[in-house]
Amino acid sequence: MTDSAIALSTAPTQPEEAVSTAVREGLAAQPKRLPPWLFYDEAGSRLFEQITELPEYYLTRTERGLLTAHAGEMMARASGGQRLRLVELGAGSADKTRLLLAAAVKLQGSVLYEPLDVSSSALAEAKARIEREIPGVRVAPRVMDYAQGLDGLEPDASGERRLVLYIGSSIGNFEPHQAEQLLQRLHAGLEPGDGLLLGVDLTKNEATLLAAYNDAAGVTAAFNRNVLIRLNRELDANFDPEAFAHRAVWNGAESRIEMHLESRVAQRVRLAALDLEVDFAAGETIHTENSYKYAPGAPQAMLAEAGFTPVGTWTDARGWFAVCLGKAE
Ligand code: AVI
Repeated sequence: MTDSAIALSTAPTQPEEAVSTAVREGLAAQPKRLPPWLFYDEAGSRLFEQITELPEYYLTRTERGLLTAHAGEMMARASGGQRLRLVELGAGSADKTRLLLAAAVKLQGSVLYEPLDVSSSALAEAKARIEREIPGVRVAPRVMDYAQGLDGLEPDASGERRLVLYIGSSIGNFEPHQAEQLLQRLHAGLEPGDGLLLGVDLTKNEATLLAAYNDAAGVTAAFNRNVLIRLNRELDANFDPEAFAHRAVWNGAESRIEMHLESRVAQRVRLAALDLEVDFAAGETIHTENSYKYAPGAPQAMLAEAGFTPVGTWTDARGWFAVCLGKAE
């Protein structure tokens, strides 16, 4: 996956048991639900990559624009005159990060980059590509789940400041209280002077939001339905993916886009590996994802609540996306 910090990181290493437990619980719940990390099997990660290139999916393009324009300033402000090392959460193959790495190399000649991800293959690819393409970057990948914090990272004896990158707006796939907890855990793993660079999607007009999650080419629909294909394969289920419609709705009260799969007909689905049968009424939905959109100013407040001092915010001219820098004190 080229986009960083994907919501899959909320699922440790996705062992079979985690899948079984999440599916059993989610399909027994009322209303039915499945966790968004289930999207990111190999096919789902590929579909997500395609989503990031869709004309309607403004997020990746807008954030990339901000990094292109301001990476130098972001690095300078994070460094405060000291050497930086960059840690990226859920790095995947670290596409947009290259802009930040190049800026760090320009600022200080070389940089250590520690991408964290649950996928060792994505990390290995990222290491080979980045070391080949950006001279001056040394990549030290770590296979780990950052959702519990930065405990797996070795203490930094180099005297360099750590700048944690959490870009891509994956913070939006957490419930707000979980997002806050995650930021607090990150803060607890950092030293004074270290920083966090956070990419956050902001509230905007409903039509733009809906289009981004309901694209004309149907890629997001395929991404949503892919979770059923995954359950067919991994849990020996017999979902007919086409018997479920993709629904993306704006929930203004909660400030989030919701994705659902809506059963087109009354049907019974068998998941043989769980020895489970699940009935769906016509029109019944499985809630598969929330993507929270934050009001202007809210990301900085969230950083402050977790103990960071907000020291920089970069937004595009339309005010659609924010990249915020917080410093640990
Ligand atoms: C990974 N995450 C930030 C995406 C989002 O926009 O919430 C996942 C996604 N879901 C549908 N399209 C993209």
